[in-house]
Parts: sequence; C-alpha cells; structure tokens
Amino acid sequence: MGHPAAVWDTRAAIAVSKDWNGIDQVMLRNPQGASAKVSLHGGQVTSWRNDRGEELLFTSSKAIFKPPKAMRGGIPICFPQFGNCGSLEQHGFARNKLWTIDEDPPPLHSNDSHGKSFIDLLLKPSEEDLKCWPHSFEFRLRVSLAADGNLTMISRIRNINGKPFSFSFAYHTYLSVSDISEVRIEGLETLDFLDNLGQRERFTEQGDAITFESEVDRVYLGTPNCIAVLDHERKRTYVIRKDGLPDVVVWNPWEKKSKSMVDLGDEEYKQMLCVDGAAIEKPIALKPGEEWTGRVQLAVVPSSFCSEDLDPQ
Ligand code: TA6
Repeated sequence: MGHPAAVWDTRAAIAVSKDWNGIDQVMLRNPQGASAKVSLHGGQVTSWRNDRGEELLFTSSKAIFKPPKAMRGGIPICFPQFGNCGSLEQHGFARNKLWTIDEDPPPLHSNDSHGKSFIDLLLKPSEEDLKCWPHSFEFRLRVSLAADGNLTMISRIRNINGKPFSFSFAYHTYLSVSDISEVRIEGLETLDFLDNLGQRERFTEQGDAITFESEVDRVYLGTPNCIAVLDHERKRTYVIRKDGLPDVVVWNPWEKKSKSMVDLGDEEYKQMLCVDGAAIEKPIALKPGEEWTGRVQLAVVPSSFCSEDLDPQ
C-alpha cells in the first residue's frame, strides 16, 4: 500500500511521511539513490537499501506492525536492558516507545553530518517509564546515511542530574543474508562468549571464523571494533565498525525456534543473522550529568574484501 506523498527536504534528502499506523517515519536518501528509513516508533531503522535499491536489512514476512511491539527486523534499539535478565520487558522499553524528532540536538563532530543525510531523534522517560525505571535520562539518536551508502547510528545517553544509573544496550541488527549456511563471521575468533542457550555460561570461541549449523545465541565479550560478516553466495561482506560497544551479540534462531515465533516465517532463519554492537557484560554506569556515546557504522563491500583488509587493530 503506498504511503501518502512524502515531503522531501531537498537540501538534505530527508522526507517525513506516515506509516500504516499513522506513525511518522523518516526516509533518508543519498545522491546515488541509497536510502534508509527510521520509524519514530522505537527509533527503529526499518530499511537500509543500497544504490541499486537492494534491501540490506532483514524484515520478517510475518512482522507485526502494531505498536507497542517492535517490528521483527531492521535495527530495534535495546535499552535500558538487553535480554530478560532484569525487571523490565525483554530488551527494555526504548524500542516500544514513540520518539520525537530532535530539532535542536547538541552538536556532534562535523564528520557526523558533513555530506550525510541524517535525522536526530529523542527519547525521554514518560511518567509511566519512570515508574518502572526511575532514572531521568535523555537518549539522543542520530541515524545518518553517507554518500557511500554507509549507515551510521550514534546513541548519546545522558543522566539528567538524577541519581546514578546503569544500563545495558544493543543495536539489535537483523542483517539480510542469502543462506545462513553460507555465512561466516570474522573478527570474533578466540574470544570469550556468554551462551544464552545455556545459563549464560562463559566459553571461548575456536580459532576459525564462526559458521552456522544450528541455533546460536551468544554475547561475545571484549570484541574488536571491526567485524566482518561474509555472505558467500551474494559475494557481499557487511563490515560493522563500532565504538563504545565492547560486546557483540550473534543470534540465529534456527529451525525449531523459528517455528515457535509467530512473527518469523518457519524458514526465514535462513535469510537472517543478528550481529549486534552491544554493551552487555559490563553495564554502562552514568553519574548525574554524565553522557555515554555508542556508535555503529554498517557498510557493505564486495566479498573479495576479506578480514585481512579490515582496519588494522
Ligand atoms: O540474543 C538475542 C535475543 O536475546 C534472543 O534470545 C532472541 O530473544 C532475540 O534477542 C529476539 O528477541 P525479541 O524480543 O526481539 O524477540
């Protein structure tokens, strides 16, 4: 179903329109035709396309587009809690809340805006939120699309002079892959990880790239700031660069769990892989007035590019 005509800001190739729930969504476009879409519901990136219009993020064919539930796919924001090991709902409330467009954000480095289409969103706790998480914060999110098509998300979370608080965080990133059995991750070899399929026991990864033959649900710890996800069939490599996010979540539900999820097709585990920049093992602690920044940049390069070419550590 088409959306009402979007209102394009020609200066910055930004358009705001309403989605089928009447919620504002922001389309970013670059001169080469690449695009990204961000919903004010959850501050969730719901689409990221290259200059050939190919969708690079996974969205379930059975996704439920009905607030407050987050759509299954794109990049939901997990804050102030990752997982369900706290008092809040799974992955916290930020992805289920209505954000606003931040018309006057505190400035970022010029590199974070120069030559980019970007939008700044803002989440502040409602009275209801303060009942379940009594901390006064401001969460500013910048989503930007660069001239080369790279997608960057910058989260700035500030303690607004309340009492000290801690939080865990993840950019829950659903990558679109051709066939999970043809995918490998480079950059996590030999690292320790917590296995969510057990009781979050700690294991050490082997020395080879990670490949997939069954359900994987892990938090890799103390990871490098550059990870490669190689899709052999499409000859495509996702390069994930991050800062302020020491951990990486790797999740594929595989067949049995996919069949148990109403908002995921039974076979769709084959076309998705979550690789999330995260801060989980050591929650981020903020004193009054302090601010944390967590940044992730997603790029796609031809698969002739391999991990040796990644940024030297
Ligand atoms: O590790 C990722 C994970 O916590 C999995 O256990 C799975 O629950 C996934 O997130 C999806 O969570 P969601 O709440 O979006 O269904």
